[in-house]
Amino acid sequence: LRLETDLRCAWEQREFLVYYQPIVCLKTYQIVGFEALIRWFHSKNSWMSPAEFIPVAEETGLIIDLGYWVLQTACTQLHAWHQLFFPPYEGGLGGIQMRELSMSVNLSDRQIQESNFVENINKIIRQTQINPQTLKLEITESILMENPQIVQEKFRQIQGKNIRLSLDDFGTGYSSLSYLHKFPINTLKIDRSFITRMNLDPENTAIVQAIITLAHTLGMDVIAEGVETYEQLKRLQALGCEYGQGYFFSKPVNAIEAEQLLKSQQ
Ligand code: G
Ligand code: G
Ligand code: MN
Ligand code: NA
Repeated sequence: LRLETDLRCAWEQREFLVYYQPIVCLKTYQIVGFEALIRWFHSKNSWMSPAEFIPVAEETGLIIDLGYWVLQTACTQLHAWHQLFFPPYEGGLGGIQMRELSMSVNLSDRQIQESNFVENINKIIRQTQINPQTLKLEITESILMENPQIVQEKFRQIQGKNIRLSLDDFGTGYSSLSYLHKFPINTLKIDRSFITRMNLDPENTAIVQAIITLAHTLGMDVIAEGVETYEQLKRLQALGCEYGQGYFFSKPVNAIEAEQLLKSQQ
C-alpha cells in the first residue's frame, strides 16, 4: 500500500526515466537496437527496481499510463537517433535505405488487454514518425501462455501494422512448442539463466543450441540475454546466435550515454 501511494506520487512528480541497453550483432559488434527499461529515481530511497514496482503498477492499473509514457519516450528517442545517425538519403531512395536501428519496449499483460491498445500504439507511431518496423514489442512467455487467444488476436492486428514482436525470457515460461508457430513472433530472447548456466554444464549449452535451432526453423531471430563474459560470447557465436545483450557489451544507460555509444561506433 505504501509503495502504491509512492508510485502515484512519483508519477505526478515525474520521477521516472527511460534507460537504454544496447542489442549487439554478434558478427559485427555493431549496435542494432536498444531495449528501453524504465527506472524510478525514488526521492527517498534512491533507485527502486522495476522488478519491485512494475507488479504494483500492474495491480493498480498505473501500468497503462506508465507503459504509454515509456513507449512515447522511447519512440521519440528512436526518431531523434534516426535523424542524427541515419538520415535518409537525399533524392530518389527517400528513407527506404535508412539503417534500421530498433527500439524494444516491454509490455505488461494489462497493456495488451486494454481495449484501445492497438489504436494507441498506432497513434504513438504516427506522432513520433518512426518507421513501425523499427519498433519491437516484447512480451514474456508467461503472458503469451496465460492469454493465448487475446495475445494472438492483438498480435495479428499489430503485425498488420508491420510492428515487430519479441518473446522475452524465453525458456522460463512453459511455452508449448506446438503453440509457438501460431503467433507472429519475429524474435526469441533466450532468458539469461540459460546463458549464465552455459559455463556450468554442457546440458545448458545443448538447450541454448536447441532454442537457436528452433527459432531459426520457425523463421525467427535470436537474442541471447545476460551475456556477461567473453567465453559466453564465443560460445554463442559458435552456436550461430546472431544477437546479444548484456553487461559484457553494456549495462542499461541513460539517453546521453546511449548516444555516445552510437557515436563511438560511427
Ligand atoms: O531493468 P531491470 O532488469 O531492472 O528490469 C527488471 C524487470 O522489469 C524486467 O523483467 C523488465 O522486463 C521489467 N521492465 C523494465 N522496464 C519495463 C517497462 O517499461 N515495462 C514493463 N512492463 N516492464 C519493464
Ligand atoms: O525481463 P527483461 O529481459 O526485460 O529484463 C531485462 C533486465 O535484465 C534489465 O533489468 C537489465 O538491467 C537486466 N540485465 C541486462 N543485462 C544483464 C546482464 O548481463 N546480467 C544481469 N544479471 N542482468 C542483466
Ligand atoms: Mn525485456
Ligand atoms: Na528477459
